[in-house]
Amino acid sequence: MPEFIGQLPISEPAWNAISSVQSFQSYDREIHFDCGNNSLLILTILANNLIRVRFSPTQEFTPRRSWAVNSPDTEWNAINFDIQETDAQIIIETEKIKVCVQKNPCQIKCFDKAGNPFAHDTGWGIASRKDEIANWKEITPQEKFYGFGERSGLLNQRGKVLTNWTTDSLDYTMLTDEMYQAIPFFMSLRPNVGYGLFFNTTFWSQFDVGADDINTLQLKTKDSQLDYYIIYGSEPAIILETYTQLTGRMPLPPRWALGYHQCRWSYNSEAEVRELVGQFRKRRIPCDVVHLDIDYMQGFRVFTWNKQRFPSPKMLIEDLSQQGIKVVNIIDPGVKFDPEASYQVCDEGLEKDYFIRRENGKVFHGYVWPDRAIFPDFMRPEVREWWGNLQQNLTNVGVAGIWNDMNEPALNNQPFGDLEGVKITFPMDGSSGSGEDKTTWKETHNLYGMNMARASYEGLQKLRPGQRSFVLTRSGFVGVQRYSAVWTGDNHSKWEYLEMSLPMLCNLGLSGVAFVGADIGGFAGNATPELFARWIQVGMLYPLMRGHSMIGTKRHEPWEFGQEVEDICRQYIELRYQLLPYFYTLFWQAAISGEPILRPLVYHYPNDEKTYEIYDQVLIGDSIMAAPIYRPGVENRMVYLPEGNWYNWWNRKSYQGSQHILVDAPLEKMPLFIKVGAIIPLIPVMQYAEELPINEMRLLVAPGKGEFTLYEDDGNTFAYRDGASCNTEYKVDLEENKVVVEIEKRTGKLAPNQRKVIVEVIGKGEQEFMDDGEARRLVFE
Ligand code: MIG
Repeated sequence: MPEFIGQLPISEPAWNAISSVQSFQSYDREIHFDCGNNSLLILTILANNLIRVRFSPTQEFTPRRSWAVNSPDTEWNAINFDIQETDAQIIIETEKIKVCVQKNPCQIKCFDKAGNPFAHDTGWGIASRKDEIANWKEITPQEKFYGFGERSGLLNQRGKVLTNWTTDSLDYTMLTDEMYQAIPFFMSLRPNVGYGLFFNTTFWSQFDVGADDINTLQLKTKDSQLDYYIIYGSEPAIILETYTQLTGRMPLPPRWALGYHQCRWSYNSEAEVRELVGQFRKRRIPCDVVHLDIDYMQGFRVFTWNKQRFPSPKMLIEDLSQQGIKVVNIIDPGVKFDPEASYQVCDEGLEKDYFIRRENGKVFHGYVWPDRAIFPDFMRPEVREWWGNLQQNLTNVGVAGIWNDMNEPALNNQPFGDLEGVKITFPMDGSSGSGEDKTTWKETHNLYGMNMARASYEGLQKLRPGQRSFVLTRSGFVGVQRYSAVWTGDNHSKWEYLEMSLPMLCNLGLSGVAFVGADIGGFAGNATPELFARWIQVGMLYPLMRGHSMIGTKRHEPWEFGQEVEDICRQYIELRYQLLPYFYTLFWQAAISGEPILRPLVYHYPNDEKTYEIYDQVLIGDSIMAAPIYRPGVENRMVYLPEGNWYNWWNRKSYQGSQHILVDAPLEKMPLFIKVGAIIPLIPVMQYAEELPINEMRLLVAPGKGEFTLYEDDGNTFAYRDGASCNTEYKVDLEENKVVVEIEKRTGKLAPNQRKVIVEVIGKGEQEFMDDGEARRLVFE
């Protein structure tokens, strides 16, 4: 049955609306409003552009634990703000915004310094009813909405109902609502005005973004209080910087994780994995990582190896590492219930009482790959620690990273494969967590995946001291970026999924999750050669570049589609490797400021409304723009060039911006452009990220005014935290008809080896020098 049938309106109980402000009182950065009927509204002024709003119909606020929020209220620097009272309202003003609390009825209205309104409560204001609380805000006709975590469909999410409830959303389509990730955050943009809204509830929650009424936004949660943060920013980068200051940023991953990853369900034996890696090396197709899916385990028992198929994993992984390959293993949360078999994970977990129980105290079970399975309670720190340590069974033979699947969680009430089986959740009233964190799964269901990823991440940090960790998770919540990369689950080998992948990843990036990817080639079904070629081109743009395919499908490795497609795959994977210094610098930016790596055009051109609906062109950083092909037989396409000049990557032809152009895109060409003033570092192709020291770097310069700061470090340890990194700032400008490229003196304690730098200014030619870190000025006549 189409899933929207379940969403048809039913008769609902009436709401009790907030009434009027009786009095207010300010304490330090908090302002408390008595709103009658024993209710309480609290505004907390955290930064000039960040306000927290809380409302309780009973004056009671349950403690908000640090599950999602990284910086608690007390950690924000004190700021100055004014409070004024008039007959009709109380006005709070910071350096950036004005928040007016209208007294009767109580409504919150925000304005920027130019007086532009945003996030205004409608006449409904805030209201509650049994087990639910909601807030209604006005939306103007111009506003568009982005973010919302992982969302299918195209870019702008206005007009949709978006639920935040982690779900195994396999076979998702354009219409799917609940996804693997639940990230109740969005940004609203219109020219010159923008704001982000983080709905701070881990309970089931939902946004109605102008679906029920085109001019109204509704936030709703099955929580007993309302709690949200308003983040003002005139452009997306400002909103994201504050949002990620609040909820955390990704740690810098190991540099090898930016290379190509090859995955399949499953590479079934040591011989098959060796053969696979041999093919990559023989065919000279770069690759850094091989993922092992569920069949490496003994009967799907997590933290074991199948002795027949993988008799000597240590030797295998050592041999692969000689060839520059890292191994990442899948781990699911369901532990086989196997009390008779001396299965350490089951025995120890039962003995220590680490598994989830029903309300009646019995250990809860469901069915997953290992048949009857029991589930660790990752809400408890001691369980996370235990789980993290269990990874020893993998890291002690050299496994470099962990892939967490099925952690929404995904489980059935009957054995997998039983046709009558249905998906279930943990018992909603059963207890989750312990101590101060003890609550029900109603409150923590959405956190299960993130806490599993956290256990994996923190465990890896301990087991591989001094080395950066790579974790990949399917499910997550606000803040998942602190522990893990994210992939968008089970897509299909169909053109529509290729097309959907970039807007999905862009919206994740606009939700603070920068290290993201979709399965290249599509997971379910068989890709055609043409689809695969187009997908590898798009995949080269994904922050996480991983090919994957489902059991029972045709093989999807780059050489499985004939010579022409193999050559295209090699070319685009090579391009990815040539661009590694550029990508790595973008990862560093994401780590320090929360900026996405993959960006929709609206990110950099928020005042150009033409960019608002563009989902089929993307920016990598601010300098490279791609306009891929998403349909069979298409060999040219229209491209929108935002303001400023643009250069065609392939033939270096220049175009004026603010126009649409038609470009050629034969199968081997994905249209790529570079922006005026761009400075893009490129290195020679390597077969894996750390194969060779970088002894040559090409700077591709698009004449105009611009700058780029390159970031480098050892790519694998935490020495950069003690200053073992370096930055080189490059600048380009025009002087009459000369192009001047300035290289600033390198800063930072790390000294990369001496290397040749070739500066190529489009249309002007090349100059080269030995880079010793000193400042230089090159003039191109
Ligand atoms: O029930 O581990 O999304 O990437 O290959 C399917 C097998 C379980 C779902 C993941 C997919 C993975 C597959 N898993």
